[in-house]
Amino acid sequence: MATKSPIVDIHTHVYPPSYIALLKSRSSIPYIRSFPPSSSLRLVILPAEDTESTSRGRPVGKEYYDIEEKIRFMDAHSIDISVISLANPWLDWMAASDAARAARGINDEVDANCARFPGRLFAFATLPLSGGREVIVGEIERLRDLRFMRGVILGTTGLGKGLDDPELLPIFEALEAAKLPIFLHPHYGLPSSVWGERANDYGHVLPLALGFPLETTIAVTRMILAGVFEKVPDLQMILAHSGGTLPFLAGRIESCIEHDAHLKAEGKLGKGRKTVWEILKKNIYLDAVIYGEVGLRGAIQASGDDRVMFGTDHPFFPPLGDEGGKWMSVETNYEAIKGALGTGSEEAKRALGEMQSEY
Ligand code: 5CU
Repeated sequence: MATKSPIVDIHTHVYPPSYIALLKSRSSIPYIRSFPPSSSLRLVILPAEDTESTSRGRPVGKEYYDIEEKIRFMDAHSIDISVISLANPWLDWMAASDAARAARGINDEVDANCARFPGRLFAFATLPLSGGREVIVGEIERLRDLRFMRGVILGTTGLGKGLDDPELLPIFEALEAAKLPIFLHPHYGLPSSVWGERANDYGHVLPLALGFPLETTIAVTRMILAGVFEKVPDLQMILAHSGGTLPFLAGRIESCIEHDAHLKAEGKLGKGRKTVWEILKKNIYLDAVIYGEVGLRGAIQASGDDRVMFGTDHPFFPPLGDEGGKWMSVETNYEAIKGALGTGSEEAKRALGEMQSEY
């Protein structure tokens, strides 16, 4: 008898209740509060969304923090396994002195939540980035004792200077040694000034559709230029939103590198340099959260169909109206996989989770 091949969601977030409590105690980004006369709570996390308009934050319901709600969502969308991660902006904003304790608490809480649903939940851990190198490496080593952790989620700022910061190398080495991939996720977007004077009229579209993907693209390109993937050759990264625009721009980035007189004079173009194409195939996995066949085909061509993985971005992008339990954002990503790889094909089964479920 044929068994159903598993569906694994590798891009799905949760804010554990302790993190929600922290957000409720704050009045600057990130925070949760109501705006009278309305009594409903809004989650305000993005620099570009803290405005007086109706685009201030988003309503925050149980789907953001209740793990049982995650399981209900998975059941409604035929998802067998989810690899949950704390959503942005993680602990980036935390005071250095509080970071270690906060990361331990959140990672333990998430691991315990996974244990409640055996075989259905795994997680990417959160790092205490503001705590400094020893604290971060200590937490990476501690993750060995947490049964359900399969990697770490990371934003693009690293220790505050971006992911090309040489100070990050020991952290990347610790992740490489622990065989923990980095799930790289954007948060900061581009400076609000690029969205122009009428930005408030356009809701969250510009920062989410363009700011997020460009942020990811810039962060990884800086890592490539800094030689991170030569220095830490087995580092593995999963890039959110199919790598931002990296698959589409890889040829241009590669050509700009090869034609750069400064890089040549510095001796950075010789033998031993990994090309952008090689990095895409050896160090990078891409999620399939791109909502369209054209973008997904680009991702598959860039990294290979064994390196592209289904995701939902739940609880973000919920239906705005009644869609009968199914989320359009999720269905669109299913459709893109079927369209690009063929319904029921071996490649589609792999992208949907056959391979991931072995880990
Ligand atoms: O809708 C949003 O703002 C977001 C977000 O902040 N993080 C994310 O992962 N997806 C959507």
